[in-house]
Amino acid sequence: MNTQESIYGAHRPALEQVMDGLRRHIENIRSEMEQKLSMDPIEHCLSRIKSEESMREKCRRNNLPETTESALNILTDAIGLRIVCAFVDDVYTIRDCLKESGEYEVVKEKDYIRHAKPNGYRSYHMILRTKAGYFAEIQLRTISMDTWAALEHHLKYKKSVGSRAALIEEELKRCADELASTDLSMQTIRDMILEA
Ligand code: 0O2
Repeated sequence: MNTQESIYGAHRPALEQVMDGLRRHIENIRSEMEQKLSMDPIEHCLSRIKSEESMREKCRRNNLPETTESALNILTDAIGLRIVCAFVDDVYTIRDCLKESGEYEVVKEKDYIRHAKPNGYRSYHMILRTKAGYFAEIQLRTISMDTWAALEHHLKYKKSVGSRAALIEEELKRCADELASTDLSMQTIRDMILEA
């Protein structure tokens, strides 16, 4: 393959279209929930097409050839959306709304909220497939989970920590667990307000 050519071949406009369609779909879910709850369930929503360099790097990491086939049909996160909610319950309500949609097929789900990764990472991941066969990864999480993931990602790029690595990992895990406990308390407070 010519290295000057995009790994997405001629599919870039279609990927942009799918991403915009998903954003619109999420906005509709948001409006419907806002009417029911009298509260906006989404703090913010980010979307991106994975950069050329990150996609090529991910292919190399997975021992895949750097081809359009790998980028679009073997790896499934060329399109990515991150939905950040204030409360844990809203994550699951949005998940349910996405699953009910006839437009997108859910091909994979990972609940790293109920089953946190050993390092403390929490988030709900879904892989959706459009009728035209494009994949998108949706990450749903609370503000606390998002803050932790951003800081942990940031720290990964810091210089080698040598003998303190184990202690740092332990501290990161402790922070993740404390944030998860705060999320549960905030959810309880919200439920009390809604019931009142
Ligand atoms: P980028 O640049 O963030 O997109 P799989 O083949 O499905 O088992 P994969 O693709 O690693 O493996 O899927 P997984 O576990 O669902 O993770 C996908 C994405 O979740 C990652 O994307 C990260 O964005 C995020 N993520 C997963 N684990 C962690 C973690 O421990 N810390 C943080 N900060 N983020 C995490 P990529 O492809 O790694 O990169």
